[in-house]
Amino acid sequence: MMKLISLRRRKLVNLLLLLTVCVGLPTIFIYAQGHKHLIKIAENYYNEDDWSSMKALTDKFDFSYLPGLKHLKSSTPELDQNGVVLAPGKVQFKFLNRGMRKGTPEDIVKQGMKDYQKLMSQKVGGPKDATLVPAPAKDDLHNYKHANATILALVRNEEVSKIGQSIRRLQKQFNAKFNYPYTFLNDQPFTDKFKIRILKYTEGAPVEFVHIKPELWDKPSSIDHEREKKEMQILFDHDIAYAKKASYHNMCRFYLGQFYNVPELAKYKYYWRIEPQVKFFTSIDYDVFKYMEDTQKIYGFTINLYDIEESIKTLWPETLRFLNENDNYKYVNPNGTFQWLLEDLQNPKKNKVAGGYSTCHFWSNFEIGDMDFFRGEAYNNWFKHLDSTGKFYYERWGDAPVHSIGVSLFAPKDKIHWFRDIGYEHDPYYSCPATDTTQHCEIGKFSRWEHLYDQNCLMNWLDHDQQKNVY
Ligand SMILES: Nc1nc2c(ncn2[C@@H]2O[C@H](COP(=O)(O)OP(=O)(O)O)[C@@H](O)[C@H]2O)c(=O)[nH]1
Ligand SMILES: [Mg+2]
Repeated sequence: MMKLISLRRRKLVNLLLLLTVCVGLPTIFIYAQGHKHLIKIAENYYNEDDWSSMKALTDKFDFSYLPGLKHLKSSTPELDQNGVVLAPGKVQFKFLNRGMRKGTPEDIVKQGMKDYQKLMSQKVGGPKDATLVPAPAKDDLHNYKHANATILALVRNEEVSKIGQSIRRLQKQFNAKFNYPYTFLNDQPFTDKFKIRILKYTEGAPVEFVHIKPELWDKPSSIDHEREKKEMQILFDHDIAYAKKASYHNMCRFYLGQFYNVPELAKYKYYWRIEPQVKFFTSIDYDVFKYMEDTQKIYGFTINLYDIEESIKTLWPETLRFLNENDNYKYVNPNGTFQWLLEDLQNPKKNKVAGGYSTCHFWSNFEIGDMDFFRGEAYNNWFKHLDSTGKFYYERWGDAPVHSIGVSLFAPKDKIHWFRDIGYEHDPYYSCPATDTTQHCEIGKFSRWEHLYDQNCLMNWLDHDQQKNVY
């Protein structure tokens, strides 16, 4: 009996040994090979420079138990504290809600406007991050050493009275004290009538009248007319202002990608853009151009607002495409104003339609800027990419969002300045600060139409990108 049991046990042990050799070892071998194979696949994904595919792979499966993949995890580009990944072909941005705004879009507008009005009703003087240069005595004006700057207006002959109103107000508040030169630009020759009237408003300041060359103004020959007509009709059906106005498309393209190449402007670094029928509510008693120069700022604004999303549906996606081509990621300044561009709380629909861009922009009818920035490689290569898409005509990309995205991506945020002390209006929006000289505007009011309050993007600018307060 005992013999029988030990015989069976021996058979059982032999069977187990046989199973281990025939099944277990090959399994272990195949499993180990499988690991190696998986690591190889993953490494190939990574080496092929396809970070997003790799990320999709690691998101779907948990490979963390594989020691060979640890280094992949750590070398995956991470979002930095500014909400950006900057690596070749992997540029991406993430909104971080630094302002901790909460609630419905209506709540956010209400709270934002309350904060805005509180801020604007605090008395403000000139900026404190530079020694401001005051106006010279009247008798010394002819000896005054100006910054390399001009006041700039693109304008039509028939707008002479309207631009005249703007010049009169600017002369009173600023330029009668400093005597900076004016440059008037037009795609048509200026008439004598226009010139004579303008010289009355400019009070002896140097003036240049420039006829823009067609190559800087005209629609490029590469634009497909049939497609343009079709796309303009779609914009028109969506009630987009100026959708079918061909000259408006030319104007936008000129102001965003060409004006700084006008030969007569080559001698200048800084410009102050004005438009017909704008108002200035405060006296500006320091040299704003010298302020820009001393602080090396590249762009100054007064009003900051949302855009018509239907007019810029693919501007941001095209920008991301550009940044992810070749080594274009290098143009992005790690300290750029990204969060303001990405915000999606106040007008979430705009962000969605515009492919992840808040549509927030500096209102470019007022700009004090450094043309050398626009003349630089980053802005120009990006403009060339945008221009190659034809979307200045197939959509209606404005000069304001393009300038705004450009300075926000390619310059650090402390080089962009909010002129909080300059009271300004281009209908229907205001900037009306509390200063010693504010006149003819209601302090803290953003628009004469309350239903437009949701268009104010200034708190978003202050909240999310934490601008240094220079006032
Ligand atoms: N010379 C010229 N100036 C233009 C033309 N279209 C627009 N502008 C100017 O470009 C600026 C912006 O145009 P505007 O009509 O004020 O646009 P809005 O402020 O967006 O409504 C103004 O200074 C206009 O005088 C054009 O076809 N020719
Ligand atoms: Mg205008």
